[in-house]
Amino acid sequence: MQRRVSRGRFLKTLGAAGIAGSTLSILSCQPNTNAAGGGGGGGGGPEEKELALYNWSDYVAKSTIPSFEEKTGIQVTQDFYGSNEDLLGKLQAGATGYDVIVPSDYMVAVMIKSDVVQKLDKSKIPNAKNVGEDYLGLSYDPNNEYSLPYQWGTTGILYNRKEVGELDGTWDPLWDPEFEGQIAMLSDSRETLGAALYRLGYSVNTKDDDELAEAEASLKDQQPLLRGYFISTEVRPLVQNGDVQLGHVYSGDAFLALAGNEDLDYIIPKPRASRWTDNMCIPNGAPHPDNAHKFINHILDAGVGAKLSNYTYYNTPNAAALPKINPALKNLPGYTLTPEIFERLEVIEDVGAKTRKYERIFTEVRSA
Ligand code: N2P
Repeated sequence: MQRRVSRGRFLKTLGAAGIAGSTLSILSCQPNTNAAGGGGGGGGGPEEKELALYNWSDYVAKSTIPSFEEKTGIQVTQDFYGSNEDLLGKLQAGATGYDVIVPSDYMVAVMIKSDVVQKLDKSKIPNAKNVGEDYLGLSYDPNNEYSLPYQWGTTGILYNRKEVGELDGTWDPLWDPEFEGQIAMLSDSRETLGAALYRLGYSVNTKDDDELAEAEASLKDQQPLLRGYFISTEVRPLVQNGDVQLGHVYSGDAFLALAGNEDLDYIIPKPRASRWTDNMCIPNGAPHPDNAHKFINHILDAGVGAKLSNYTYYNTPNAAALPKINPALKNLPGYTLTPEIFERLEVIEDVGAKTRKYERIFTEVRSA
């Protein structure tokens, strides 16, 4: 059973406007450590049979939560976000009720640095052995002290090939006046600034002010051509329904759309694009850290992990789940990364003090 957590319970004060500045303020905030036990529970007597999951929208299989509830008797409540900055903003605004969150690469680094997440107790996660070695020890958490991977994917362009013809494989069509009003971009500061940087031949992690200024100018040029900025799960139906012809999306949304409509195509543009890994973490102050460890262990079960990725159409970091991934998925364009594609992908990193600048640029571009 999937129920939304009542918003009032976790949301102290946060309007949409609160999100833009959140990354700025978290760097100087006090850690959110009101947990009695911290560090993985125990000591405080048995936990309530509850777990609050704060996850990306459309990011579990139908069976993921029910199978956990049946196995453990723990009731799960869910709340959803559409970007890493939304997640951070909510935690920064004082939400302390969540047990498991699912930040991407660079956001894990920001959260560790800002003391927002607690160390995992690996002895409670035996299924961590199932994680493929390519998804362990990544730069944002080199010893996986705080995070274990959930799913991974890429970010690219979903488009209607029948309507607009075959794209040229670059980011340029998202800036083409021919498609005015037919383009949806992600409301994701790092990915959308990233698309502009990639198109200009720069890194998604640049700290160079001139390169960032060029990307800002380029996004301001693009803005009048757009239908708007949306979260990825909103872009998918816009493209599916023909409301826009081109959408900037995460790969799972692209593959879900492709599977139901052969007029659509997904490309991972040149010269560079993003490859990301989302990770399970336990926030400091989580009310049910023991249950959180059980949930993470559940996700890393081979069968559960395979069902998750077969349903969401994202890729699995679970080596034991790989043989159970639907073969039809593996044949979708861009699902299985060839070495040629893999080597031109970048992972979004924490840009440290430049984070403010990235956020300011995106806020200004959106409101231009
Ligand atoms: C799921 C969103 C995928 C996460 N709807 C992108 N990092």
